[in-house]
Amino acid sequence: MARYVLSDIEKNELAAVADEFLATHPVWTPLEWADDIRAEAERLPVGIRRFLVSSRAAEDAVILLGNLPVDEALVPTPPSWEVAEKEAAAIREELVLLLVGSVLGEPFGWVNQQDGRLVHDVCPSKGQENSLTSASSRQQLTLHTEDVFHSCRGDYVALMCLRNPEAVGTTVALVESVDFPEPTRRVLHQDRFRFFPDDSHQVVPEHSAENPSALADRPHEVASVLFGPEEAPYLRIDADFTDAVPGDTEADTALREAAGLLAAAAERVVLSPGDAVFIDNHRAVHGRDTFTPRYDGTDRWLKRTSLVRDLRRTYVRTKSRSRLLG
Ligand SMILES: O=C(O)CCC(=O)C(=O)O
Ligand SMILES: [Fe+2]
Repeated sequence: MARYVLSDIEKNELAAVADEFLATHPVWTPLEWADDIRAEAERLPVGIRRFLVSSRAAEDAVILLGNLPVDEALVPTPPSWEVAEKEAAAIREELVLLLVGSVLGEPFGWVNQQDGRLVHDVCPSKGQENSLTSASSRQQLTLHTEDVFHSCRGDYVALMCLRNPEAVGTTVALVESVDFPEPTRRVLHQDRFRFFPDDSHQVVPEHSAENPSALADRPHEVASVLFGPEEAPYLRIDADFTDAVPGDTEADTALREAAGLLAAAAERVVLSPGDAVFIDNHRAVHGRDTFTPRYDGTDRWLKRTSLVRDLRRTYVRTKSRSRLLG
């Protein structure tokens, strides 16, 4: 893991850049301001920038920044992302995440996820305890590529921690830490897998434990699990939302084996307030351990965004100059 802990001086400089931005942009519409935020990121302390630029070039699978500014009078953890959005909760922290994230890539969002917001809230929600979304808690979030279904998914998923009182772990498994045996590796390199939208995307038909077959009716891509550089392949997998093309038992076996090997290789990153982790969405999969939600304003709370190295990939796909994928 590549790790950089800001000095208190750097932290204060970063906070000052954020505060100046907020003073001149009183209405928080980050989609509209994303280009300006990237420009402001040029003013970040050079040590932070140098670390992020070199980690990006090295394709470090897990990049961690520590000692980022978090408001000492942080509001209580909201009960859902909807409430967080309505109350504009922890805006400065969203900006801090976008400022540092801008050095690694371009932030983007999804029309059908968390109301098309550029920065999401990750907090446990009543009724969602066992869901397959980030609002869950009692159920383990299976290792996954973020937005596995889409060829324009992020190069990084960025998570900034505001609260984590019970030190709940984010799980991470690196593709390079798994030695896929032949012929599994060969099968994983072939276009024999289907990738479906996960339940955090509002797509029809809705899938549930009662209606699992609905998944197959969702729009999906057919592609390989392993791809890219032969000496250091990239990875695309989410066991809950990936299957083999119908009738391909060899691909089905390879998929299960890959998921098992990744689960066995998983490590834990426990985020503390002021930590941000950038997980390379091509080189690692991530998930989360279980925990018991409290619903009293002290729960675990993260801000999340996705970053892409080249926004034009998105423009070409959506045929519009928008940071929102459809
Ligand atoms: O809560 C976490 O640590 C990770 C959750 C997750 O997978 C996500 O927000 O994309
Ligand atoms: Fe995720």
